[in-house]
This record gives sequence, C-alpha cells and structure tokens, in this order.
Amino acid sequence: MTKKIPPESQSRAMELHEILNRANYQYYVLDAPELPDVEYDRCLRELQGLEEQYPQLVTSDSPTQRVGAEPLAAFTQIRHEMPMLSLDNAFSDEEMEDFDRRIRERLNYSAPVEYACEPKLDGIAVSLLYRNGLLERAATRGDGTVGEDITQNVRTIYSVPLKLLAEDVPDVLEVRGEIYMPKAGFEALNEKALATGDKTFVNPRNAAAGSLRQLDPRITAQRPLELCAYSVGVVEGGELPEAHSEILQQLNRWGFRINGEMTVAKNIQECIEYHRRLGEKRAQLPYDIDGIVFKVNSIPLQRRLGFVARAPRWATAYKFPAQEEMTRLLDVEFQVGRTGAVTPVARLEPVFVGGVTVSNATLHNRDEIERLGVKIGDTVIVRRAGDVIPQVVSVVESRRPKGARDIEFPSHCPVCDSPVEATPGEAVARCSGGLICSAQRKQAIKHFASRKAMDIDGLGDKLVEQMVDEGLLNSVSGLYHLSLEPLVALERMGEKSAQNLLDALERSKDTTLPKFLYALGIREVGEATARNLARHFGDLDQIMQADTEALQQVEDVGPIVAHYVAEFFEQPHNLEEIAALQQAGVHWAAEIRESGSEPLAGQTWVLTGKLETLSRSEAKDYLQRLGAKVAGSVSANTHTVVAGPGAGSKLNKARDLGLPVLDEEGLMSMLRTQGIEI
Ligand code: 9MJ
Repeated sequence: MTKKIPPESQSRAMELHEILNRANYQYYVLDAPELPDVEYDRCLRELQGLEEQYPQLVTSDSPTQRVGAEPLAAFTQIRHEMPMLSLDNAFSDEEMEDFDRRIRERLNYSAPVEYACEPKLDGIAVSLLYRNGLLERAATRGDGTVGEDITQNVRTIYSVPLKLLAEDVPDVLEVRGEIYMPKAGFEALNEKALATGDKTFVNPRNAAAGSLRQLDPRITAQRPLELCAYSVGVVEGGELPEAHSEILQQLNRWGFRINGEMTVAKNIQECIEYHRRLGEKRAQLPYDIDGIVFKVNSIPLQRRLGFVARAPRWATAYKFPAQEEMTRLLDVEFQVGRTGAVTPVARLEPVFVGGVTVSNATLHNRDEIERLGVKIGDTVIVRRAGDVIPQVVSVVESRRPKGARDIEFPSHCPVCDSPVEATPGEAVARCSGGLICSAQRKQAIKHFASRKAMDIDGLGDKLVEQMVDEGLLNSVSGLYHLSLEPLVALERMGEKSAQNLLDALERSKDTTLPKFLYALGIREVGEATARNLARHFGDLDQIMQADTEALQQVEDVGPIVAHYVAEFFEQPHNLEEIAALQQAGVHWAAEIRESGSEPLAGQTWVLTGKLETLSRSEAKDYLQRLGAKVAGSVSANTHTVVAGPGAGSKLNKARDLGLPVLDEEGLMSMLRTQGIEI
C-alpha cells in the first residue's frame, strides 16, 4: 500500500516543480540565473525527500528525473509523422543570389523577400514531441523518415523542457532543433578522458552524437549537451505565429533555448552581409557552426514555395569553409623549442581547410602519436578551427597503404645532436643541449625580444633565425652588440630598417624587473610568476640568491617552479648572460616590495564586460599594482567584480553570490583614492 499524500505535500511538490523548472529555464535557456545554487540544491533535495516518502509524486516531468533512467537494451525506431527535411547548400554569394532569384520568380515577386538568419549548429538534429505540454518522445532525425527513440537520453538535458512553461500550448507540438556540445564542455570532456585513459572525441559533433547514442542514460546525463530549437513539425489543437522568427520567440517563451544570433534580414544582400559577419565571429562563438541557415521568414510564403525532393525550397544553408579535411601524412619532422622540447610536426599533402591551405600540423608529443596510432603514409583528418594551429585529429585506418611506416622518435636532437631526454611524468622529450643547441638559442632570443618581454620592435622570428644562422648572433646579450654594417649586409635589410632595429634595441634597455625576468625564459616562469617574484624580492640579486625554500614563499610558486628558478640561477652561463646584459645597459627601476603599501593584497578581482575609458589590460595592471590578483572567473573567493556594459553570466554569478560589483566609474574612483593617477 502506498501512503496517501497529504494535500500540503502535494501542493508543496508542485510548487517545487515550478521553482526548479523556472530556475532551469533561467539558467540553461536564458543564461540569466536568478536563484543561487545553494537555494536550487535545497529545493531539489526537498523535492527528492518528498518523492522518496510518496513515490506517487514522481512524475515524468519532475525536475528530479534528469539524472538518467536505467539502461536500454537497444533503441527503438520511430517514424516521423512529418518528414524531417534536409537543407540545400550554397557556397558563394552568387549561389545565394540565385537562391533568392528562384524564390522571387516562383512567387512572382519583384520586392525583396525577408529571411530569418540563424547560425547552423553542428550537432544532431532531433524531434521532440509534446502532448498537453509534457515531453512525450524524443527522436533523432535518422534518414528523415525513420529515426531512433532517444527520449530517456534527451530527458537528461537541462535545456530541454520536460514540461512547457505556459498554459497556451497546442495539444500536440513537435519541436525540432539541434543537440550540440559547446566547445568548452567538449574540451573539458576530452581533458577528463585523457586523464582517465578513456577514448577522446575528435570534435564536438562526434562527442554530441556519441553521448546521445548511449544506451545508458546515466552516461548521457554526465555529458554537457544543449538543445537549440529551430523549427516546429506537427502542431495540433493550437495556433502558431505566421513568421518563422516569431515562432522561435514563442518557443523561447515556452521554455526552449533559441540561438541568440538569430536575426531577420530585409533582403538577400543583408543575408550575405550577415554570413560574412558571423564568419568573422565563428571562432569566438562558444559552439561549432558550419554555416548560416536562411529561411523565408513568412510562413504563408513558405507554404506557397513548398518542397523539392527532401529539402524545402524556402531555405538554404550557406556553408563556411570546412574545418576538417582529409589529407596524407607525408613525413614527420621534429622541432626544438626554447626549453628544448622536441615536438613532432606533421608534413602534410597541402589541403584547403578552415579557409587556408595547410601543409603542417602539430602532433604534440610521443603520447599523442601513440594515441592516434598514426603512421607515415596514412590518410589523416586535419582540423583547423579559427586561428588555432592545425591538428591531426584522427587516422582513416581503412585507407592505410601497404608501405606505411612507424614514426620514430629521435634519440638525439635533430639540430645539435645532443641526447634527447624524457622526463619522468612528462609527455614531452627534451634536447639536453641547452644553449649549445642553435634551435634553443633562436627560440630563447625570439622570446627575449617578444612584446611582453623586452618588446624589441622590428625583431621578428625570421630575422632572429637569419642572424643566428649567419653567425651574427649567439646569445640574447649579443643583441646589444649588433652594429649597423653587418645588419645592412643581411638579405632584405635596408639601412633604414637596420637603424630602426638598433633604435628599438636601445629603447628596450629601459625595462622593468618583471619584464626582464620573464624575458630570461626560465621554465614555468610566465608573466604572472615573474611579477610575483619581482614584487616579493624587490630586486634581482635577492631572487638570484634565493634557495628553493625562500622561492616557495612567493605567491603561486610551488616546488617545481622554485626548482626551475633556482636551477636557472645556478648555471654559470646564465649568470654570465645576465651580467653581460646589465653591462650593455639593460636596467630597470626598483620594484616596490610587497608590504603594507599593497592595499588590495590577498584580494581577487574579476573584470567582465566592456570597459570604455581604461583598456582591460590597464585596469588589470593597476589592480595588480595595488596587490590584487585578477582572475577570469567568479567564485566565492572573488573579492569584487568590475562589470562594464555587456557583462553576462559572470555578473549574474556575482549577484548570486552577493559579491560587491563596481562599474568602471567606481573602479576609477577606487584607483584614484589609492593614489593611482588616471
Ligand atoms: C541548424 N542545424 O542549426 C535547421 N539548423 O531547418 C537550423 N537546421 C533546419 N535550422 C530546417 N538553424 C531543416 C533544418
């Protein structure tokens, strides 16, 4: 016998449904959470408690039902009542103009046609069926006619409403959309897989597909999937607006995430412009897109246009250049970096991918080669997304030629022939030649000259290589002994650029201790560590004399970094270089040592949104000068958040946590009070 539910428990359970569903909607659909996490957890636990006591309260739309049901033996097939269409493609502005011309001819229109524009998400197309507002069934697109029942998996996705949010919903509503994995979630998932030795995914789309194809919904529940709605299928017992863009707004009110980049273009030229703009933004979007979908916005016009074969006449997908392509691995060469790291680089048959021709890609290290199981001669898939260096993501094993060769890792440095050493616990192997190795020397000089280090204008990578190769330059201190004549004698170097370089070198002598420390290229000493070291010790001599114990007193310096720093200053040739640099005139002003003069010491600040008067790096610099740490994400440890226009989830989180929030004006006034002149 089940216990009878007291009316107050029944109504409290319904109230908790309402609170939790609304909180999910605000968090996962609107990106604007209101309820603090702790309160959400309290409500969820209370509902779970009630459901344990009265199991009859567990309904299919209960917010507790997102954790994943029992595994299935197999997916069942589902026939779509209304076929799920595919889209025609366009690949150029001309093809877009043709698309528009065909539409206007068919409609007998001379006036422009309005189009809804939406990014084409690269995920898995799905159909979600709601009956009386409750999610009844979810299916993959499959071949457009028959798909697979993935209801139990889809229920675990928080941006899929289990129950529609308003009362005015049609009796039957089929919502169509794309399930995808945001880039950040994909990267985190792969990082976890690497750490645990599990299989990694090639790209976010495969990860989304693999996650949905799980027979065990509890696994899907662990995966960072999202749903974006983009159209409707079957509608019975209800009315929808007569414009596609308004249907999407209605879906949003019913609880679905829609794409925030969606807009309406007045004519085809605006569509082409939108495609160009989103193409520039593509790499910065938090999800992968492979093009833009343009749909005639008027539903009556869509009806008049109808379909050809399996695609609507009223829509097209204007594709971006593919981010993945197939090519052949011709050879593998090994490059030596600043710290001696020996990196395998794939030489590829040139291939057009991500908008450029790619002939090299990184293979990272020996572990990566093993993980990929790649051999020379293999057909591989290369990915180039945005400005990221091209990667070999997988091997097409079925195309492996007979003569495919194993990749042999060198035992000696390809540049200086010193032994290559593997460090236990590290994936990278290193050339042990140090500054004997011209490859390491070149990289060390490039790093020394770089903008965040000594900032030597006009000293590019090519020039450094040329000077080292021609014997003009052997070390960083050698830079300050360069003279006009041999420089002018270099290929492609005129007198004017040679003089400019000498002037830039002269200017670079006036630096700061943090920049100088960073420029030395000590392993694991990035800008922030260099700054902390300078601030803690106040001058270079103190740092050079510090033992590992003293070094570990510095913020963010642990035993490994302390070891590298101490080791660096134990090497006679490094000490000679530093002396030579100072002799040549490199100097810096004394640092203000960490003391009571740092009013924000121990505080962590976060900058978000747009700053209008200060640049973000200026603001960061000022805060750091006052002793604050500047972090990228908001947590309970954050002291203050500075929010400019356009601030989003970080600001919301700050509010949830009840943190102090300043606008730019407030920041500037605080800085002025602390004696910073702006
Ligand atoms: C994607 N993948 O983002 C459609 N799509 O419309 C959008 N796909 C589509 N619309 C009709 N935004 C068929 C497919």
